[in-house]
Amino acid sequence: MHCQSPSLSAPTSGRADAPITIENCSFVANEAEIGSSIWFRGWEYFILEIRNSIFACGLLSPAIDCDSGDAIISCTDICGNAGGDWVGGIAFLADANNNFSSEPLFCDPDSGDYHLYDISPCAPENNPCSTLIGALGQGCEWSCCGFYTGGYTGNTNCDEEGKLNLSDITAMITRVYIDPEVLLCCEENGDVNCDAKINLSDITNLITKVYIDPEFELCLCE
Ligand SMILES: [Ca+2]
Ligand SMILES: [Ca+2]
Repeated sequence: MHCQSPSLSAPTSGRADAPITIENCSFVANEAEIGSSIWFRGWEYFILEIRNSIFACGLLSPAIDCDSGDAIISCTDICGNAGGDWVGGIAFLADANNNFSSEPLFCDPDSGDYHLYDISPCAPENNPCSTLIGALGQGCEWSCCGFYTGGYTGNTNCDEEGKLNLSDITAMITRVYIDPEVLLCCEENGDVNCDAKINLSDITNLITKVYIDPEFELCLCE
């Protein structure tokens, strides 16, 4: 997780005397002893409805604390919370309503930039709801060693358009078998299976991607 320092903490709770709807909100690194972002009790009268929102990196407790049935949640990403994500009263919603648990990939959370990378699962084109999840849309592009590749490794010759082809495979073979002293222009791009080594497995995977199965997924760069 790319988390940031705590943003809000709440030792006590407030009270709402009406149904609540939360839509397109991002809750990040909030802190509370019960429900780091939300503590809610409907007392059988009120329902909490959450749509298209992010709850990430909460501290001390689960992101949302409520009784089962008090909350309806859809198209929401709950991920990386210290006390658990889809737990307690919302556990039964983990695999329902297009909810999920994936790192949101904020652009620069350490500096308070909660826009999304283009490859974020919360960007409209990358999630099953086809809608923006969270408060802020795309603000940056994921690049490997400064070359845009959609976030994926494999561009081992560092051509500026990030194309994957025979040139990349040749660069890999040279690096692994002919002269290991000559580093790739971007070593990170050569570790296409992300096991921290550059060897035959990476060459094989790259050949698979280029010549056999264009849908084959190389791993993401850091
Ligand atoms: Ca290339
Ligand atoms: Ca590797």
